Amino acid sequence: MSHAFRKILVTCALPYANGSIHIGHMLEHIQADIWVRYQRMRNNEVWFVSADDSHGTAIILKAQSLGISPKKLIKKIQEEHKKDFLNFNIFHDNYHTTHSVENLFLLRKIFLSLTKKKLVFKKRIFQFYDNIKNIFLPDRFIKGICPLCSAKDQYGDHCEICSSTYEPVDLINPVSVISGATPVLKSTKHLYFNLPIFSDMLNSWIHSGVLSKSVVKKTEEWLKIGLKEWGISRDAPYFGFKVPNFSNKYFYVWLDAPIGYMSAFKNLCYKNKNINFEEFWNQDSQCEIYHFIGKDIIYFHTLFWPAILESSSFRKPSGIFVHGHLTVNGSKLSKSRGLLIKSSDWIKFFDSDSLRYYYASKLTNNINDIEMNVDDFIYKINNDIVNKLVNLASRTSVFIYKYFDGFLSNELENYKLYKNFVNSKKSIEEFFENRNFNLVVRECMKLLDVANQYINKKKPWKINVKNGNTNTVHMICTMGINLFRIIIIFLKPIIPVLAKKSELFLMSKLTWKNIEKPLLSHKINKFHKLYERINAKEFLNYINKY
Ligand code: NOT
Ligand code: ZN
Repeated sequence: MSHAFRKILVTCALPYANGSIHIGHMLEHIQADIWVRYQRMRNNEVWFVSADDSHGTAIILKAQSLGISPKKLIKKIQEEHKKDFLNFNIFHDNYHTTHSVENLFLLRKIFLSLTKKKLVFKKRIFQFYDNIKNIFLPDRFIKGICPLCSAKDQYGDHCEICSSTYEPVDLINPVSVISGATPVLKSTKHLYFNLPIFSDMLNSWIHSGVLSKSVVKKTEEWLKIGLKEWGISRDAPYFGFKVPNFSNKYFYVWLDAPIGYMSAFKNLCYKNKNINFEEFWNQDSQCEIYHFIGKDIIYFHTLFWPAILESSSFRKPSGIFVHGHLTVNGSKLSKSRGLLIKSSDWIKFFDSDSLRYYYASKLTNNINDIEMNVDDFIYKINNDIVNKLVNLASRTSVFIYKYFDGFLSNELENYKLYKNFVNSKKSIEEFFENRNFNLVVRECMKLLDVANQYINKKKPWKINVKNGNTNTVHMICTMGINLFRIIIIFLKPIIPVLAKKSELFLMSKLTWKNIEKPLLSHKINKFHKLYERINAKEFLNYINKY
């Protein structure tokens, strides 16, 4: 990766505006936020946006059940979501909604392009209809057996087990999720997008280095089966944008959702006049665009989305960063299947750095699932953060205050060891860049062991300062503080709260470019507890009530 100044746009998948943010969503937003903070520490220009996915039948049904209008619902949920992310120190530069003027504008523009290029056409089809509720059933409201892998209880649009997508009519033994009835087929007319025409383009795009190997493999399988025309309209009642000149039809939520990435950014450009929308999205753009997503929506991002961008003459993303799903104590999180822990509940029991650190310690750049084991979580936080990291600062700063008025010495006791720590910067940079945060954590823990062993061996508490050995104690403890400082700089994108407190303690800003230069003859603050040990007691009481 070149070291020239980069301009980067980062997005997270857009959470649906019909429910709360849970710790599964947090995995992705924390992952992206860590990457963004790291890139900023390297002085790159990074814009980080997301939005609520505010359209679709699920929104109307939820609003109905609450007795409010869809507009009121999405407004309320957006406020809630924004708060949830801030509580975990996830600072999107803009958190927008797909029900926005920018999104409508871009959707129209893109749709016009597709129409002009004759990439959309109308087709009469048969679709599932719920005779009890008098509504055409959207994909997520039909469940049945996956036509490809025979997994039970799968949605009408895609299978959570084999990740393939299909049409609801392909489902085996379909049932309506709304009423439980067996849906009937009813004739209706819809808009289709000619996706198959892009097969060759997509085939070369997915091999251009934008996807990890496992994601390429998945996408190749779909290309091999052959792409199908993609239905991009839905019948009323629906909450979304209307299709022009097509009575009572709306654009399918999955068409305007990815456009939501662009419109969230466009809205940011409107608020901040120094950012230029075209510079990022034009075909000849030199900027980088990355979408962080979960593995359940690969198809939309590696096939539909680039084809839509190609058809409307926008550039395609520089990378799609896919993560696996979260499991808690061994079971999969899902609305229908239980153990969905809301992030607003989680934060009542634990601080935000702890979840960020734990996720980071498990995150790789592959699509394997990530397991949250509560015992392991408690152990890791107390062991790594309290016993190793914070303790290094506390055990050495004591002497700096006891004998030296809070001033660090003007020399280090062991420059070679300091240099070794500085030298790990290269691999840490590579781990961050490639989203191997687990390796960042592992490397930092290795360094911490070395630092603590160094202090154990030197035993500053045993040195008799009255015998003129003050200088040695001074240099050893200054060494300890400086090693702590390097590690907390490395961990700053992961644990921003502890990093901020450490900056106050060290009275020095933690920046990447300051790693080489040790803090010498510098006054630090008196050590106050930087981090509280955590325990699971109250959390487990809460979980057991589930
Ligand atoms: N709301 C969707 C979901 O699965 C994600 C939309 C992501 C945006 O939670 N789009 N695209 N493509
Ligand atoms: Zn399947």
